Amino acid sequence: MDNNELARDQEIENKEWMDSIDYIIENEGYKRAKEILLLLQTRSQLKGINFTYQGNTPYINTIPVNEETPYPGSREMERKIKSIIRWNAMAMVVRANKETEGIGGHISTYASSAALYEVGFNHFFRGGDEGQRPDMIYFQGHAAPGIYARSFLEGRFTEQDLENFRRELKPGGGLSSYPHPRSMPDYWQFPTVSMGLGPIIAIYQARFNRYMEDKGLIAKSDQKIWAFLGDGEMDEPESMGALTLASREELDNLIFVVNCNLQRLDGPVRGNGSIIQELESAFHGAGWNVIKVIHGQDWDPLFEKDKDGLLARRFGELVDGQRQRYIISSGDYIRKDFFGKYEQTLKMVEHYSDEQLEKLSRGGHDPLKIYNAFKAAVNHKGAPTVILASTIKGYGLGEAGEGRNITHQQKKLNEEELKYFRGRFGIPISDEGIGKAPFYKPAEDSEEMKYLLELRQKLGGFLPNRVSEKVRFEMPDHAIFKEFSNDSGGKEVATTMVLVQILAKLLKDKNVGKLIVPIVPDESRTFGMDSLFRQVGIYSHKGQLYEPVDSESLMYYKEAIDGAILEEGINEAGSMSSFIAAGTSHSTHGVNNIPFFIFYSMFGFQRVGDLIWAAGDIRARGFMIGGTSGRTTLAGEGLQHLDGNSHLLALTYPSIKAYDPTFAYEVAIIVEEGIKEMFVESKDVIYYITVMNEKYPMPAKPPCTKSHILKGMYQYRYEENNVYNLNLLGSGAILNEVIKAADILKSDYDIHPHVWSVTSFKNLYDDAREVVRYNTLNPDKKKESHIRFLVGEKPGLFIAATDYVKALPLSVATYFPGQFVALGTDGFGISETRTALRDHFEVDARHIVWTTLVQLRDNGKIDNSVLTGARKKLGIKSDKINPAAV
Ligand SMILES: Cc1ncc(C[n+]2csc(CCOP(=O)(O)OP(=O)(O)O)c2C)c(N)n1
Ligand SMILES: [Mg+2]
Repeated sequence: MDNNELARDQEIENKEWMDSIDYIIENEGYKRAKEILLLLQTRSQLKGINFTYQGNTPYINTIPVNEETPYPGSREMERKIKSIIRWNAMAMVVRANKETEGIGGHISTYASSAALYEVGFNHFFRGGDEGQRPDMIYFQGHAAPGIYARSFLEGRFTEQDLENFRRELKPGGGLSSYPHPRSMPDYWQFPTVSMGLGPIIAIYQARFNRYMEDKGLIAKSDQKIWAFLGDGEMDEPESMGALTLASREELDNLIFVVNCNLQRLDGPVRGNGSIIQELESAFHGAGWNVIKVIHGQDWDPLFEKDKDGLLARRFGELVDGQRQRYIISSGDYIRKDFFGKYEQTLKMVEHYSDEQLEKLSRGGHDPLKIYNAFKAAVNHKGAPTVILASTIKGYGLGEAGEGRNITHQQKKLNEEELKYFRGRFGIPISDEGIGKAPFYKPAEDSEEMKYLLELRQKLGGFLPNRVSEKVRFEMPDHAIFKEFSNDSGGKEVATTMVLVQILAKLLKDKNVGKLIVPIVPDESRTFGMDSLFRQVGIYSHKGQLYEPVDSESLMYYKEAIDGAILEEGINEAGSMSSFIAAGTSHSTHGVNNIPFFIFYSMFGFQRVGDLIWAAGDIRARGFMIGGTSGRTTLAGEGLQHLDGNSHLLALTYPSIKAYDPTFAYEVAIIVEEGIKEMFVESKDVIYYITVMNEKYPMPAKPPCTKSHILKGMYQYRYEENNVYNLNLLGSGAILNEVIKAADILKSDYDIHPHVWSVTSFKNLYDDAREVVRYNTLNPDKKKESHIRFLVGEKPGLFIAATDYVKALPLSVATYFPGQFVALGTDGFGISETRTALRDHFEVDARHIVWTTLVQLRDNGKIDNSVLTGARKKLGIKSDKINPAAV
């Protein structure tokens, strides 16, 4: 058989197989055809044909034309409305930059996604009227002007509001650049603009809604979580990092819509590849339902003719850089370069004009295709859905930026460009004054306006809409906290144990028990929380489908559908996302969940700092518990575990209240106050509390110290005989070293320092900073800081030691009268014992005593001979290695 004969035979054979599958599809349906194909796959594999994972389908729409339902609304009316919104969104940015050079803003992102949003607003996004649980929508941050522009038509914003875009301090308030609930608490719900955080937060939000349903805190509903994302954004590790959680948990309440305009800021997302295919395969592999919306309706007749699949193949051959090229190309070029590759495809368009070829549309701009994709997504059961919508960045901008690499940064349009835009979308604005890019709003009684409002009314009201009402709340039993005012009777206890005991009791409390949400990234045993497994269960939507290996034990690994613990695995970003979902449920669900996110303190602020920042923006409330904290307190763990940083990092987060307590009563007082401040007084703050695994006997609470403990500092020991006005300050585990140092100074050197427990340097810093600011602005009505209230105006010597970098206490140095010296743990940690680490970092009692004596000698208060003796006695080396050296 020659080659030609073989090819002919194969062609016949191919046709027979194709005809067979066509026959089955037509006569027995898709399901049956799929069954047979899977059967063939298994048989082939048994015979030794290895199928590697194939996550891709051809570069065509997932939903076939014959499965589409007709569009339910008026296409014409919606086109008009969308065009006006497009115009106003663009005008906001152009006007803002005319008024204030360099104020920024983005035109091209919304230009690419307008149709996606408008189909959603007109037909899908459910509002929260009449107690309906509204859909939760994560808008792409840079598309904010389009969302504002829609709200403007809806009558929610005035022209003045739009005018004040990016000018939040203008009289009457302005609109924030991006979705920021902190800036616009009655409007934006979800901050999204730090790319990659939106997707992961949305996944955990969808799961948290299920958790609340399963726990009986809210009724089941068909509320959806929609996350609109950029294709460039998908490169952030957080974007894709939690995809399998969503499928594993069967989150069919979750819909991702990726705006695949193939561009990011600098240029193409995948010039030499295909982002849509890459994402399809990854999402398929992760178990998601994937819907590609690639081609507009005008391609339907062409694909209808594509019997041998060459048109689909031609699309599959392209790389994104070339797809982008076609956006700005003439019809002639498209005909030659794209269709011209195969005789058959070229023939398909022989009766098309060049202009028609230029206009062939992308699916993400076609309301019918989008509608059908959204409908399929909303109805899909058992898995989350991702819609990959092919769009054009800067759609409608023409030469000013459509599909161009510069488009992301385009903020200014000249008169000609504005006229082009107006013509392109048929905006009824005259030439006069068009150069100023005036806003346009149809008359209230126009058909467009009535149509737009009617649809929103039908769907249950406006979005976005953030609820900021107070939620009714009863404090837990005070006895839970009060018992820690007593000493521990000599028993050695760690603050971690105290915290876990409080948590266990809160979980049983009749007022708050059901609201407590413990969140752990695989560290329960580290923190001694495993007793809670049995007590409250680990949440699993599937319950427990197996008999755990430790089922005989008291603390067995109990998973339950109404379990309280969110055991997130080794996943701080996911845990923080759960924290955000739980910590905002006061607003999203009208339920005051109280999250306790317990983690290794080193893997908090520096690992997921941006998520913590987002938690501040979104106005989350709850407790972040940094476990086994401090650079010298955790023995043996070494460089990447020993945390001497987190309290300094926390200093920069405006809504974080950070505490580094030492004693059980401090922990108890802080937690009780936190619950009150966040859930009774409804303040949008987060309590960060570090706890340690070092055990020591807990003293009883000194009287009248509660308010000072909360303010950040109180007098732990007062000495009548303190002739030098010497003050030792300590926090966390190092306070015990400070107390020991004070004892040594007293017994060995007849020096009597006061001792202060600093529970929060951040509180001291926030308070003193504000007082100085106030006093500068109001020099005639001075206020007093908490520091000055405690220590007075008389100059003294203040020596502060903590398990954190010296910059932490130094942040308040200038607010103390006299001299301030800090001891701390700058430098990388090492693997050593606690004692060796404290010597290494010079924060043990010996070094505190030594530092004190040196300062007193330098101030002429004691003799040099005292130092000489002390060096020997304390064993202080002058040539000690510098722990901060690298
Ligand atoms: C974490 C983070 N890094 C960088 C940026 C800056 N930035 C803003 S938009 C953008 C490009 C966005 O591209 P894409 O996600 O594709 O969205 P598009 O505008 O194309 O829809 C970049 C890099 C950011 N906002 N967040
Ligand atoms: Mg993009």
